[in-house]
Amino acid sequence: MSAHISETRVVRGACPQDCPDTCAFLYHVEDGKLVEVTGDPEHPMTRGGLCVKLKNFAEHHYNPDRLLYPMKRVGPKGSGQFERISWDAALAEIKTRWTEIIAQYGTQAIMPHAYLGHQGTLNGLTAGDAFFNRLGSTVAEKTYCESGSSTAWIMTVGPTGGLDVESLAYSKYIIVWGMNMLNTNLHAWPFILDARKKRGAKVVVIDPVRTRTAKQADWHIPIKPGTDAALALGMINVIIAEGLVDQDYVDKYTVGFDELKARAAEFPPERVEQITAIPAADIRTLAREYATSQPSAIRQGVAVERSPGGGDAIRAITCLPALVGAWRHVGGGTVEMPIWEFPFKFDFICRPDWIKPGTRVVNELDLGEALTGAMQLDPPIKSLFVYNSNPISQAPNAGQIVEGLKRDDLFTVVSELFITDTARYADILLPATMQAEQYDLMVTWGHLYVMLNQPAIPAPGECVPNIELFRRLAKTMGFDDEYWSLSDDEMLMRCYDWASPQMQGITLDLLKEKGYMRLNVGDPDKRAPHAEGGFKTPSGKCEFKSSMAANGDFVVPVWRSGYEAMQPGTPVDPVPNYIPSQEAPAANPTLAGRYPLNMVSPKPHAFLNTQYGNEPLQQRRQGEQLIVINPSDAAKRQIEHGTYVRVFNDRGSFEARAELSEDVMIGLLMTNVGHWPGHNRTGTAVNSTTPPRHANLGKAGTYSDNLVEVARA
Ligand SMILES: Nc1nc2c(c(=O)[nH]1)N[C@H]1C(S)=C(S)[C@@H](COP(=O)(O)OP(=O)(O)OC[C@H]3O[C@@H](n4cnc5c(=O)[nH]c(N)nc54)[C@H](O)[C@@H]3O)O[C@H]1N2
Ligand SMILES: Nc1nc2c(c(=O)[nH]1)N[C@H]1C(S)=C(S)[C@@H](COP(=O)(O)OP(=O)(O)OC[C@H]3O[C@@H](n4cnc5c(=O)[nH]c(N)nc54)[C@H](O)[C@@H]3O)O[C@H]1N2
Ligand SMILES: [Mo]
Repeated sequence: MSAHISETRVVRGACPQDCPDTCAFLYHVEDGKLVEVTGDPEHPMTRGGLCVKLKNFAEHHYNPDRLLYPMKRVGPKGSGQFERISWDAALAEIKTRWTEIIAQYGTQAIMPHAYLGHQGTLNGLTAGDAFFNRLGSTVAEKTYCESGSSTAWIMTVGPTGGLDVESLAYSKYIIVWGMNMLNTNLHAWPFILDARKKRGAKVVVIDPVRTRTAKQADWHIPIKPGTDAALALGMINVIIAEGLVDQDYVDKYTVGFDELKARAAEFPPERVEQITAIPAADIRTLAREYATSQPSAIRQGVAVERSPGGGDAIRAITCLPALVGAWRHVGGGTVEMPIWEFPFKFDFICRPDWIKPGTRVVNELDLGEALTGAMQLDPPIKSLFVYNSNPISQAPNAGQIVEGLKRDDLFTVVSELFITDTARYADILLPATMQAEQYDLMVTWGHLYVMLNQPAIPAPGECVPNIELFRRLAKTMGFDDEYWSLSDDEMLMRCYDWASPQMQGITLDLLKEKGYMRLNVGDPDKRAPHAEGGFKTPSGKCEFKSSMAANGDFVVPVWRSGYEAMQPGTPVDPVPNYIPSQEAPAANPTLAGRYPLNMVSPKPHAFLNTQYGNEPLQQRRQGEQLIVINPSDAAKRQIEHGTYVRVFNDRGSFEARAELSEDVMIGLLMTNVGHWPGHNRTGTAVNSTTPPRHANLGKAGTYSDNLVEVARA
C-alpha cells in the first residue's frame, strides 16, 4: 500500500463548480487512474477541506452513466433512446440542420442556452459566446444568478471586490443575510468561528428558514421572503433617528444621504414589522448593534435577489456599511462577490463585436415562453444548443420548457457529462470532459485567488472540453478566424489583463507550479478597500442615490455576450425602495386564496444545483425531495410527518415527502432545488411551480415569489 502511494503522481487543480469557494485540489493519479481528489491544505481560504459534494470526486469521473461518445436520438423525444455516432457524423448533422434552418429562417432561429455547469475561463459561462456571436444566433441573456445582486452592487459601490471573506476573521459583528453558509459557502465559516473566538463576534443570520447556519448563529432573525429591502430601510431609519450615523464618513465618501434619509423615514420599525414579520424591537436592536459593534460585516447571499424587489434589497443592504463607517476597518463592510477584482477581458472572451447590430436578445429564464410560441418570436427558435446547463431542472416554469422541447420541429443539441432530464430531449448529444481531464483558469466568486486547473488524466471515450467543442463547431461552420486556432494558453493570455495591478507577479508559468496565487489586492489582515472611499461608481463615492439610475441608465451586468455595464432600459428609482412581491398575499389576495403558501427553494446541501444528484453517496446524504412545512399548516391539511404530498399551483406540481418543522414559519414552505426531476415520483421538481418573471434589477429570477398549495398525495 505505502509503496503504491509513494508512486502516486500529484497534479494541482481547482474545483469546477458554481460555488463561491473554488477549492484548491490535489489530483492523486496512480498508473493513469485518478485514485483520489483531496483539498490542498495550504490554500489559505479553502484549507484542504472538501465538501460532501466533492468527497468522491475521483469516482465521479468513473461514473458508469457518463456520456462518452456523441449520440443521436433514435426514440421519441424525451424517451432517452440514443445510439452512438462518430464526432464527424454529429458535426455533419448539426451543419446540415443549421444550414437548412438558416436558409429558411436566418441565423437568429438558433439559440444557445448555457449557464455555470463549469466555472472555467475557457470552458465556463461564456465558453460558447464567441462562437454563437460569430454565427449570428439569438443572443442568450444569462441571468440565472447574481445578476440582480451585481446590478445593485455596481449601482451602489461600483465593480469593487468589497470585503474579503478572509477578513471576516477581524469582524466583531457579522450578518449572514439570505445565505445558508454551511451549505453554500462552507469555507467562509472558519473565518467567522475565528472572529467569534478571538474577537467575541456576534453572528446574526437573516433567513425565513431556521437553517443549519441559522442554528449555529447567535441570533436567527426569521424574515418573510422578499421583504429584505424593508428591513434594511428600517435599520437605516433607526440608525439615522438614533444618531448612529458616521457623519464624517457619510460627508466625505457618500452621495445622496438626504434622499436616503427621506426614503428611510417611510420605514419606521413598526411599519417594517408589518411587512417583514420581524418584531420592531428586534429591528431596533439589530440596527443599534450593527452600527455600534465595529468592525461590522455583512455577507450577502444570492437568495435576497430572488424576489421582485430583490435588486433594491441588495442596494439598501449595500448602503449600510457606508452609513455606519464600517468600511473604515479591516473586517468591516460587505461582500457580494469579489469577482470584480479579476481583470477579465470580456471583449476578447465573448467577442461582442461579432454580434450583428439589431440581433435580438432572449433571456434564458424565459426559455419555456420562447420555445412554445408564448413569446411570439419572429423567426421562431428552430434550434436550441444547450451546454453547461440543465434548464428542465433549474429554469422557472419547467413544464413549459418540457412542452417546448417536445416540438418535433425543434433541433436540440446538448453537450453534457450525463444524460440529464434536459439531455433526454436532445436530437444530438455531445460528450464533455470532467475537471481532472481538462485545462482551465478557474473563475472564482468567493475569494481573491487565481486558480489553475491542470489535467491529471486523459479524457475517456471521445469527451472534449467545451473550448474544443466550439473549435470543432467553428471549423465545421467554416469560420477561419484566428480565434479558433489559438492554443489554450494563448487564449488565457488574452482573456485577462496580465499587466493590471491586481495581476502583478502572477504568471501562467508560476500558476502551473503553484496551482493558485492571490491577486495583488492587499492581505486580508490589512485590507480595508474603502477606508477612504475609493468606490468605483461614477462619483467615486458610495451612491445612496444612484447616478446611473438618475441618468436613466439601466445597469445590466447580465453576462450575456460579454459584460455590458450599461444599457438603456426600464427606469429605476435612484434611491432604493421596498418593492413588494407579486404573489404576496397582500398583493394578490385572489391568488393567495387558492394558493396560500409561499415556497422558497434554496440550494441542496449534498448536490451542486443538479450535479451529483445522480451519485448514490450524495443521494444518501441529501435524501429524497422533502417539503418542510410548519406543523400548524400541516394540521389544517391533515398532513402527517413523513407522508407524500403534492405541491401545486397553476403552473405545475411535484411530489415530495412532508417534513413537519417549526424551522419554517406559518405560511412558508421550504424545499430544495437540485433533485433531478426524473428521480422524483412525478418526474417533476420544484421549478415546475416557479414563476418565469424577473426581479426589478438584472433580470434576476424570482424563485422565492411563488405561491402554492399542498395536499396529501
Ligand atoms: N451545497 C451547495 N452549495 C452551493 C450550491 C448548491 O447547489 N449546493 N449552489 C451554488 C450557487 S449556484 C449559488 S447561487 C449559491 C447560493 O447560495 P445562497 O446565497 O446561500 O442561496 P440559497 O441557498 O438559494 O438560499 C440561502 C438562504 O436564503 C433563504 N432565502 C430565500 N428567500 C429569501 C429572501 O427573500 N430573503 C432572505 N433573507 N432569505 C431568503 C433560504 O431560506 C436559504 O436558507 O450557492 C452555491 N453553493
Ligand atoms: N427554484 C430554484 N431554481 C434555481 C435556483 C434556486 O435557488 N431555486 N437557483 C438558480 C441559480 S443561482 C443557478 S446558478 C442556476 C444553475 O443552473 P445550471 O447551471 O443549469 O445548474 P446545474 O445543475 O449545475 O447544471 C449544469 C449542467 O452542466 C453540466 N456540465 C458540467 N460541466 C460541464 C462541462 O464541462 N461541459 C458541459 N457541456 N456540461 C457540463 C452538468 O452535468 C449539469 O447538468 O439554477 C437556478 N435555478
Ligand atoms: Mo447560482
